Amino acid sequence: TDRKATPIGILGVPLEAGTGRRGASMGPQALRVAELPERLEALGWRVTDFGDVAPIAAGDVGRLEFEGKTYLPETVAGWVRPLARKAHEVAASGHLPIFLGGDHSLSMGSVMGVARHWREKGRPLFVLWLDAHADFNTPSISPSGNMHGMSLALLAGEKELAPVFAGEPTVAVDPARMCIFGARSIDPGERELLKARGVTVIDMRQIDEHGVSVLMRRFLERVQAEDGVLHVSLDVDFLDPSIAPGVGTTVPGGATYREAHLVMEMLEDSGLVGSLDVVELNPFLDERGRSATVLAELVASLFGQEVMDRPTQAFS
Ligand code: B3U
Ligand code: MN
Ligand code: MN
Repeated sequence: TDRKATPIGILGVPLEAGTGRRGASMGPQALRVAELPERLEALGWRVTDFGDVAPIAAGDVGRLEFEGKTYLPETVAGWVRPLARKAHEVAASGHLPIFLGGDHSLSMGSVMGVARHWREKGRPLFVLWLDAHADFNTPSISPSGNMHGMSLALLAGEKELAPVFAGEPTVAVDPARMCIFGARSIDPGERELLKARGVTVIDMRQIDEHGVSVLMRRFLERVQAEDGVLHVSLDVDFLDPSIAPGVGTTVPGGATYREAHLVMEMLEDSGLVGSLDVVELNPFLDERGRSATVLAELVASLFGQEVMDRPTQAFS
């Protein structure tokens, strides 16, 4: 089947309440300025930009109670509740959704929406979390209280985080179908929870020993074997800070430019990707748009750009 027969639907999510720092709210616009949609069109995809999601005011969400410290949960809930509905709508209308963030707490909404869609279609959803972090904290174990470090735990159905979607339709993703790839900063409580829930964690040590291709293939074969569909959640800090400095939480030792492109190319070859988040870009911390440009290039690779067709790289 021709993958490009499916139109792409872009949704901006200028949310930054899930982080300890301002600036990620400028991410969607920076990715548009880096011509992410135009690059996909140039590859032959039909692209519709649905604009930015409109949040519910935090004051209209009502007070949310958690066991531990959490910053701005009502604000985050005010974004991810309408986002989940919109994500479901975009997927159900036959588009392949790309979510432009915004901090990583937005994935609570984007993945929730697509999870509902694939549940209705009867296809198992797998999640590939490309990130320096696991984002598997809960309010009671989080050292920071920042909700961008809790999104994958919520999606796995951790009860503590249920108030975020209280009263809304929810579908949990099986933690056994989650793969965190590129990890190099995991908190102690988070590590225990990941083990208890059976999440696959590919850390940088494994990537150094085996290379991205063996590890990616192993995961993609699992998705294929179950006739699954894959949501890819790309956190800028998956990349090494030397190629993508525009992020609030840089961690040394990240994926190189070449490793990241190989991951994207293998994902494209697999034909399994059904949706994508591009999150945590902080243009306020970027250098002359470098990080936004690298991300736009990576997304192009994920949608079929090949080495032989690449224009000359211009970032310095
Ligand atoms: N694990 C830490 C740090 C962190 C998670 N995600 C990001 N940073 N970007 C936390 O705050 O939960
Ligand atoms: Mn993250
Ligand atoms: Mn991260």
